[in-house]
Amino acid sequence: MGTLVSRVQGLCGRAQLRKATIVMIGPDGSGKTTILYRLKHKEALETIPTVSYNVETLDIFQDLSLVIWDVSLGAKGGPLKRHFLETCQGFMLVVDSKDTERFYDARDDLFYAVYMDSQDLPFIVLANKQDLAGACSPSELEHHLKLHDLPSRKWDVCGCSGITGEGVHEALEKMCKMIKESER
Ligand SMILES: Nc1nc2c(ncn2[C@@H]2O[C@H](COP(=O)(O)OP(=O)(O)OP(=O)(O)O)[C@@H](O)[C@H]2O)c(=O)[nH]1
Ligand SMILES: [Mg+2]
Repeated sequence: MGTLVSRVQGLCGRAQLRKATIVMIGPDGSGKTTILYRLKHKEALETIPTVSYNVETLDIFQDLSLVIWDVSLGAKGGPLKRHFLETCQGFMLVVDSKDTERFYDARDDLFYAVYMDSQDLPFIVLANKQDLAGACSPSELEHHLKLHDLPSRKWDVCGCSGITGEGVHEALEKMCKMIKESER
């Protein structure tokens, strides 16, 4: 009897499991692949510059089955990046919080995504490399990226470090929560 109950519960759980696709964008060297590997393998793995994209699945995160694409096609985007944005449920912009000279590129990437996206996708800005002395805080980055200029949509800024792992999991949790809220 106990086995039957747990099998039924298992089937119900599986029925509730939803799939969500998240795309990570941001300037080269900002830490996208480091964060992707941190989420998947729970450690900081060495990376090499990504030529096109990386993809990982996180089988169950909250009640979502996640597919995360790390797309690295340069600041000007391209048809592949556009395709990913059309098929995802949310995106994350990764920014090197120490590299102030590239904030403009990050903003370019963000506004490209917002411009291409007709679904008002929720997004999270990952203020990465918070472990480095002198890194911009999430609220400073919010100001630099002029996030308040964006048309009304759900967004948030989270400080994190792909190297230490601080804040990475929490940021993904927020992303999933926003995806679920926007699907209601
Ligand atoms: N200190 C510090 N270094 C980081 C952090 N995240 C990534 N890095 C380093 O930044 C460099 C670039 O990281 P990647 O993850 O390869 O960056 P990327 O955004 O995938 O770059 P592309 O593939 O070229 O687009 C590597 O040397 C990482 O070790 C972080 O949180 N703190
Ligand atoms: Mg990469």
